[in-house]
Amino acid sequence: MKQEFMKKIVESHAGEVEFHQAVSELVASVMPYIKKNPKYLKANILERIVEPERVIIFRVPWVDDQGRVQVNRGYRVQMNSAIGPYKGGLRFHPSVNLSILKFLAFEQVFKNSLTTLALGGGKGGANFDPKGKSDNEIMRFCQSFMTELQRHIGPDIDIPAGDIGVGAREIGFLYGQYKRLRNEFTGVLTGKGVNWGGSLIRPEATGYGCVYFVQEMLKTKGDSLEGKVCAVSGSGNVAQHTAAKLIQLGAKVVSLSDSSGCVYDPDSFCQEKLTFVKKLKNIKRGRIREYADKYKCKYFDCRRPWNFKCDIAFPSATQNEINATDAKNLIKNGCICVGEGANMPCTPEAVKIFLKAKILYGPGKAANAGGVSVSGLEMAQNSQRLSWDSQEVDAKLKQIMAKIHNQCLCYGKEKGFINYLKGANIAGFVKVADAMLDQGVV
Ligand code: NDP
Ligand code: 2IT
Repeated sequence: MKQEFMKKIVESHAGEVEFHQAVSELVASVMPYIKKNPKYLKANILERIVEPERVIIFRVPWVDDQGRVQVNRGYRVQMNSAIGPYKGGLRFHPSVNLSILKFLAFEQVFKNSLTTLALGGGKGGANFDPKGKSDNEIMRFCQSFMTELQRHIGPDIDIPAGDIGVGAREIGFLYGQYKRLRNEFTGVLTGKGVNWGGSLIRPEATGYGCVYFVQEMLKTKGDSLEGKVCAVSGSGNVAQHTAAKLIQLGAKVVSLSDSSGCVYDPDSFCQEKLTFVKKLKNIKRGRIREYADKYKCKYFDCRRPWNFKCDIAFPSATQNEINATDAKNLIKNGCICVGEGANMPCTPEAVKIFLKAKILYGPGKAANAGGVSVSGLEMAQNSQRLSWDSQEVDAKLKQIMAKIHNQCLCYGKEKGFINYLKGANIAGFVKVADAMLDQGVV
């Protein structure tokens, strides 16, 4: 039945390999559950849930600093609004295409369902490369992108946020243009600056949330983060705050990376070294190699940090960054846990290896849901015209991550093992599917 279903998906979403991968992973978990609950079969929920409610594709013309006219392609995939308005980030990266955004929007639907908040799922972005662009070029691009996007979004319709290549700077430019065109000051984007409607802890939330989720997983084994050696990939928003929280909780962080290579610091990163990384990546927009020069440690060109000895791996850069060989290396080197900060960072073969080895494997839609959760809290604060202090937001984030963990336990318990992948997929699915049943064939 799964094969038959996937055959249709591959045919009708031709060439969209990342989307096929995300659907296949979810369907493998939920198909047995659906068979036991024929109400979903009767309403054809699975066929409906994989079909985006709406996809918008648009031209983004802009003028570079040399006065040349440039064109990129912009997208917004509005995947599912059964439990709330579309919600999900924007990615600006040259690799962006429909397949990648559909996989991200699909993941987002079930992730948002797990958060316990009323958030539907969407994702968008452009095949724009922010690398090497001036602030003025970024601003002009963001303004052109929002000039079209604004007619499709709204604080109760679709609320974008950041993702790869979209951080505080881009959200500022996007928000400014939305406000100018619509003449309204509302919570239409999240990840805003704290002076103009942003939530405290939103920048930190994905990384912190991922660490809180890993803490919950370790607790089931009577274990903790104290003294654990952690390999973190990426050096952007998620990686930086994952590393910061790990260090604060007594773990050792030995690696970070970017798309050029990775650094290995056996003495561990510390808050001071992370301040250097934040300046390097967020302000100077430099390369992680410069960290190795500054702190005299090893840099590995074109490599990812999965060959180093570690207890816990935190893939926090991009999709499919851990393959079967990496997974085998991690297990061989004693890795007991994986917390996915990135979306779908492990290939299906790698996931299989982790599940077979029965290590604690926290899939992205559960482990990295802290970011969108605090986005939901930012929306709540905007609606109330209030802002909560950081302790309050952090406490709510912790509670949400614990609740997500509980939902995984609810559906993921197997003999002597917790299959978090199965747990997250089924729990995320049930809430959305039940809402779709309630709302009829729409
Ligand atoms: P950033 O743009 O802040 O950082 C991305 C990091 O990943 C950079 O170090 C970048 O390197 C590296 N990277 C990007 N693409 C590739 C690639 N193709 N190969 C190798 N390295 C790459 O993004 P975020 O930290 O926000 O996002 C990281 C991951 O976390 C993504 O998968 C995203 O979808 C996911 N995520 C993000 C959330 C958020 O709130 N921001 C929430 C939940 C998940 P370089 O500097 O060279 O570009
Ligand atoms: O993948 C994700 O969950 C995000 N990029 C954050 C989405 C959001 O709306 O905060």
